[in-house]
Amino acid sequence: MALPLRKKVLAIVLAGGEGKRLMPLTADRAKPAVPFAGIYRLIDFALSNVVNSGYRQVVVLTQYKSHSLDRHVSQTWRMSTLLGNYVASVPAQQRLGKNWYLGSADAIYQSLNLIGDEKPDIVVVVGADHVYRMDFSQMVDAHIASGAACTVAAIRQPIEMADQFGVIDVDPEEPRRIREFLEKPKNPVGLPDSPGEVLASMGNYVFDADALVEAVTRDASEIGSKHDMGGDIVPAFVRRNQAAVYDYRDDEVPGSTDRDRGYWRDVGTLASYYDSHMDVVSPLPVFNLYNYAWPIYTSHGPYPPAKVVHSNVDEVLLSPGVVVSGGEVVRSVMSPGVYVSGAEVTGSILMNDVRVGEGAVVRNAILDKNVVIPPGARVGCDPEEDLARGFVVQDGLTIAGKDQPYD
Ligand code: ADQ
Repeated sequence: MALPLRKKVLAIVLAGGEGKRLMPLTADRAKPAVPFAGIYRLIDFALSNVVNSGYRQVVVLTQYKSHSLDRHVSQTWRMSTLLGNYVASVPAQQRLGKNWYLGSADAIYQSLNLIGDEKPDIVVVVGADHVYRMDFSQMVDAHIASGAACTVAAIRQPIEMADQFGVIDVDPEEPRRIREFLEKPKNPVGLPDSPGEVLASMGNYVFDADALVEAVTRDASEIGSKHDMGGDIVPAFVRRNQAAVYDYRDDEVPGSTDRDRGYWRDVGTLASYYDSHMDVVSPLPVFNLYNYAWPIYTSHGPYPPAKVVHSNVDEVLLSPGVVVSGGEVVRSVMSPGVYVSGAEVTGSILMNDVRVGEGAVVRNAILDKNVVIPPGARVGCDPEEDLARGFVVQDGLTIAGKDQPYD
């Protein structure tokens, strides 16, 4: 029997999200550029998954406050163009006419020339806001086998969160066929075998390239459309009975263990952003950063090794350039260049070049880049005090924005 011809795949990473619910972390960076676990940016997870899946023609569509995102993508994800490999960042501002994309489907519509140039058979479209590992080539194989024109990756989520996701209803006779797709429903119906859960779209899609081009072109002139992949494009495929589901539980990423298989976090809120950090600092992490069979790629500045002296440090991620000199640091993330001297830091995320002085106490806090906590200061100890200083206090967390002074 002849082997099937290998399909040509183009990957599109949607990286234009504004991330309002992550304010102040997104005050001057796009959500996919928000740092994660010290040395990464959120987009590194999507891009690592794409590249580890074997796809090397990758377009990143950016939009809001894309400066640090574009810089990170071009510095970290530069590839040899010799073999036609590239990760190209395409900011919305480069287009003629309107300045901004209307929605994620408009972003693809405005970039159709890239699909025209590359002439792929298949387009993999993924979001850039999640922490997870996934082998998209397994989803592409399932897509081809199903004969559908559109495949949506799905994971079970608590029904209380249904209003944040596209919710999928499958045909009981044909469990791979989507018979209804409701974007962020207010009154969701639970799964027949688990009423407390829904089947949620992960915001990752595989399309036959021709069908995607046709769908976003048709959508562009549709009055009343929000030009949104989840709100408009996927439902259009479902109405035409051309949409299939790919169950994330079927995905087998090399090197994953029983504990972290199936891990996927939408880090869309400050609370979920914080919780997913606690997932990686815990002694038995539910998300394993040390899986070298499926590395998460990144780059950071020329920092020296981390150094710890005269201190109690436990359950802590230490990035290059960190110095902890005296005091106690527990259940926390120390990003490159953080300096803690004789202080207590507990349950906190300290971003690049944060400094915490002698005798200071920092608890349950997220301190963005360059924040300086002076000697003897207190953060996360008294919500009133933190609010009076202009910090954000939410869900039991205190958050200081980039460069925000402690006065
Ligand atoms: P949301 O995340 O709410 O839901 P959206 O805000 O469109 O949808 O973001 C999806 C992805 O597209 C993100 O990676 C974002 O950064 C990016 N993006 C948004 N607008 C863009 C634009 N104009 N240009 C470029 N990129 C853009 C989506 C789906 C749901 C699904 C959840 C899963 O709509 O059905 O359940 O993701 O988290």
